[in-house]
Formats: sequence, structure tokens, C-alpha cells
Amino acid sequence: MDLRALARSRLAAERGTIRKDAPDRVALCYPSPYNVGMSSLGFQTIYREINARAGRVAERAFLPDDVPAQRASRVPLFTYETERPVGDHRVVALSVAYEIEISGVIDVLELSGLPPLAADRDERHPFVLCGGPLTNSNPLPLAPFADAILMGEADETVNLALDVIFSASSKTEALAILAREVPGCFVPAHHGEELPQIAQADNDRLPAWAPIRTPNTELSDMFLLEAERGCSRGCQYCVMRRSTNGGMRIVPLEKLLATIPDDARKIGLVGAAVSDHPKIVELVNTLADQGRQVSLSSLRPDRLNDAFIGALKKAGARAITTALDASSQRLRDRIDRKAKEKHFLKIAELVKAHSLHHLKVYMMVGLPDETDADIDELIRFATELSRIHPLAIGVSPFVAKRNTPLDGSPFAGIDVVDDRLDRLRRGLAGRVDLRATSARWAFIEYVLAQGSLAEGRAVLDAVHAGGNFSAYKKAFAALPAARSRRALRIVA
Ligand code: B12
Ligand code: SF4
Repeated sequence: MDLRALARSRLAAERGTIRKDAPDRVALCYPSPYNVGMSSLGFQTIYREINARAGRVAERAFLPDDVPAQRASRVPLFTYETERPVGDHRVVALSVAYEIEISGVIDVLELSGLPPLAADRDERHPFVLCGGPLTNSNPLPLAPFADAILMGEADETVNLALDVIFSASSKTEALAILAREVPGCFVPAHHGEELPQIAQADNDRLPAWAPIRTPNTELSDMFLLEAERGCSRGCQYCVMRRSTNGGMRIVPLEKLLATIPDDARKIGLVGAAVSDHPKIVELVNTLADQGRQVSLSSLRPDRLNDAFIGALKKAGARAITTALDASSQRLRDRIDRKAKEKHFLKIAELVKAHSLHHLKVYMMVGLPDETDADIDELIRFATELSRIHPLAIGVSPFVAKRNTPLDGSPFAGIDVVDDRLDRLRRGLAGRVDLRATSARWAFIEYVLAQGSLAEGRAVLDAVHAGGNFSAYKKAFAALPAARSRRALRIVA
């Protein structure tokens, strides 16, 4: 389909699109395709917050589904709302969830006709402002492409930053004021590699909610609502753990219910630890009794009991998804993950008793000190679970993130991860539906997660060389940084 026709058909299917005209224009871009971006409550919250400000408008743009086709068409990237070129806006803002999306940031900027490196842009170019979940750990590899990065929760700071950008007499002046006055604003040209503290929004701002519902996302036609923010737990690998931004902040039940529009039939309750909300079962039951479907972004195994699973079933759940995270009890204890075999045995029985289709469990392989014996423990336990009820396992390779206790842990190695996945596949063949994310891309994520400005610049070389794994490997190999060379030796 023609690019404009595709955008128009998606727009026509949306409910809640904000139509506004105002002098201060922001192109709010997502560096992954539409269906991913529109599942992001953070992106949608920033869209709502900018548009709530008088005199200011945000229009959305997304990484095209087919980047080479968009490039070949020579049509510059445009916003969905008015089809104005992204590059014609005073500010280009980008939401970045994790390291692999840095290549999408580069594509978005280049497709908009902008030099991707901040150092190659000047006063004539739009101001490039970034933010998003990546800033909770390590935004340094993103820094070469951004004029400024808002660290952490930007519900309030995004408009503070835009006030400065739109009122300053030049980009240079704006950068100086942002670095000095806006909380959590990282200005690479001023701060170098010294990151400011992550910002925290006022509790009055909660809950975040998404203004737009669309059938064209994973979370089809769902009203996204943040039931709580942050987490009170301390899993050692996790960027959202209690130490990141003041632990868990709970939104009262009444406030949540009052935020939901009458006509919303499907509700997505989002947050790092939604199932830890003290009134979660009551909330799910109330919504189900109102005839709505409910899904939760995260279910902690030790919170799942008969009443909770019963409420989820009533609210339309067909399966239960939770996380075991490490393959053995020894490793779960080591990473402070409060998930025990007894919880999962109980959950499998309850999923069966409530006639749900299957139980899905997320896992990591390649944790520090992991051995084949840990994998064998998982094979034994998953077999036991699958005898109770159909089981699916989703496996991701462990990637050490900054701002966590496991920061600095090595990447296990692509061969090691692949061997462990093969061992798991052989051990569970015919019994468990096993899906794994790529060890190669996890390695790239690792180099960036542990990296800095140089690793970020290497992404530009990799994107220009085709953006496949060997392009990244070559770009990282050319880096002087000791860390990347060490990591590459693990792969070789
Ligand atoms: C729901 C969810 C998803 C959904 C929706 C995706 C999305 N992008 O939101 C789905 C299932 C699709 C998903 C997928 C993935 N997710 Co996810 N997800 C979450 C979860 C549980 C909630 C996110 C949320 O809505 N929070 C509430 C909103 C309000 O917060 P927010 O998004 O952070 O937005 C705020 C700020 O970041 C900022 N902000 C956001 N956008 C912008 C834009 C600008 C311009 C500015 C200035 C600021 C800004 O302001 C917002 C308001 O304060 C988080 C955990 C968490 N953060 O609580 C993990 C989390 C974000 N996901 C994570 C990961 C790893 C993934 C995957 C890579 C998993 C995988 N291996 O495939 C994919 C990546 C897909 C993608 N491109 O996003 C990690 C990211 C870790 C990291 N950065 O190192 C997290 C933190 C989970 C974790 N504990 O590790 N995820
Ligand atoms: S993995 Fe989940 S439970 Fe553990 S600290 Fe992170 S958000 Fe909380």
C-alpha cells in the first residue's frame, strides 16, 4: 500500500486522535513501527501531555514498516495527523525503549532529511529531544544523536523542556538552560558522559493513560492505563527495581476506575509490577463485572491464587503469562527473584482448573555462573509442569544493564547461549512450546547496554553498512573501547 494511504487508513481506524493546530510544533516519533509505538503507554502519555499545553501541538510519526521501501520512495518521513514532513517541525522528539531501537532513531532522522549526529546539525535543524524507558539504565549510546535527553519520568519535564526550547533565542542558549534548570535533562554537549539523576513525576500526575485506541497494535483496541508506577522488588538484573526511582507508587482503585472511559471494552493495565497492586483482584473483578476484558502487563507468580486467576478468566484471559526468569532455584536465589517451584506448580493446577488454554513462562539463559546443570533443572521442572497443563516458554538471553546490581556481568557468549538453547530444545522437544529471542541481537544489546558514546556512534556505521549482525560486529570490532573488544572475544 502507498505510504500515505497506509497512514490514512490507520488514522481512520483510531479513536482518540488529537486534532489540533498550534504555533509550537513537535514531531513525536517512535523508532519502531506503528504497531509497536502505539502499544507504548509512555509514547502515548507524552503525546497527550504535549497536546494538553496551550500553543503547542504534537503530531506522531513512526519508523516505517519497510524502511528500504520508504527510502526508495524518496518521500520524506511525515506525521500521521497532517502529513507534514517531520523535518519541518521545530522539535523532533523520540521515545526509545531499549538499545536495539537506536538504529531506528538513526533511520527516523535520516528519513526526515536530518543529519543523525547532533554534531552535524546546527541552528537550522530541528531540536532533537529524546526520552523513554532506555533512560532508566544507560542512554549514553543514544547521546551522539540527541541534542538533549530527558531521563526517567517525563510527564512533567517534557513541557518544561519544550518551554525552554521554544522560548530560547538559539539552540545553544536552549542547551545551556536545559542543562542548568530542567530536572533530569541530560545535555551531552554540557554533561559529557556524566548523567544527571533520573526525574520522578509528581504522584498527582498518575495514572498515565493512553488517549488513542487502535485495532492496529498488538494490544488491539485496548485502553492502556498505568495501575502503578515502579516496583518494590529487587531482582538484581532489572532496571525497574526498587532502587531505580523510589520504588512502587500505587494509584488508588477509585482513581483508576474514574479514568476509564465508559465505551472502553478492553483495558490493558500497565506497569512494572501491576499484580502487586494491593487491590488488583478487586479491580479486575469490577472491570469484568462491567463487561470489560482486562489484560495485565506483568503477573508475579507469588501473587497468583485462585481468586486472581478466576478474576482474570472472568475478564477474558485465555492464558496466564508469568516469569520464572532463571533456570534453577540456585540462580533464582542469586538474582533475588522471588519465584519458587511451589508457586508454579500451584499456578499450573489453577490454570488447568479454570480451563485456561495454557501457561506461559518467561525465562533467561546465560546468567552469571549458569551451567548445564541449571538448564537440566529447568528441563526436569518444565517437564513436570507440562504434565499438569500445556506449557509455553519464552527465553531471552541475559543482558547486563547499567543501574542494576548485575551491571558489568559478562555476556555469556553467543555460542554458549545457543548451546544452552539447543540443550533446552532437545530436553523439552514434543512437550513444551519453546520460543527464544536471538543470541546475536542480545549480544548487540549487551555491547550497547554496557557501552558509551563510541558504541552509539558505531551503530551509525552498522546501519550504513546494512544493519545486519555482521555489520554491527564489524563496527564494534573497529572500536578502541576495551569493553567491546573483550565482549567480541567472547563471541569469536
Ligand atoms: C508494557 C511494556 C511493554 C509492552 C509495550 C512496549 C512499550 N514500549 O511500552 C510490550 C509488551 C510491547 C513490551 C515489549 C518490550 N519490552 Co517492555 N515493558 C513494558 C513495561 C512493563 C511497562 C511500560 C510502561 O508502559 N510504563 C509506563 C509508562 C508511563 O512509562 P514509560 O514507557 O517508561 O514512559 C515514561 C518515560 O520513559 C518517558 N518517555 C517515554 N517516551 C518518551 C518520549 C519522549 C520524547 C520523552 C522526552 C520522554 C518519554 O516519559 C514517560 C512518562 O513518565 C515496562 C516496565 C516499566 N517501565 O514499567 C517494560 C520495559 C520497558 N520493557 C522492556 C523490554 C526489554 C522490552 C522488550 C525489549 C522485550 C523483548 N525482549 O522483546 C520489548 C521491546 C519492544 C519495544 N520496542 O518497546 C524493558 C526495558 C529495559 C531497558 N530499557 O533496558 C522494561 C523496562 C522491562 C524491564 N523491567 O526490564 N514492553
Ligand atoms: S523483574 Fe519485575 S518484580 Fe523484579 S524488580 Fe523488575 S519489575 Fe520488579
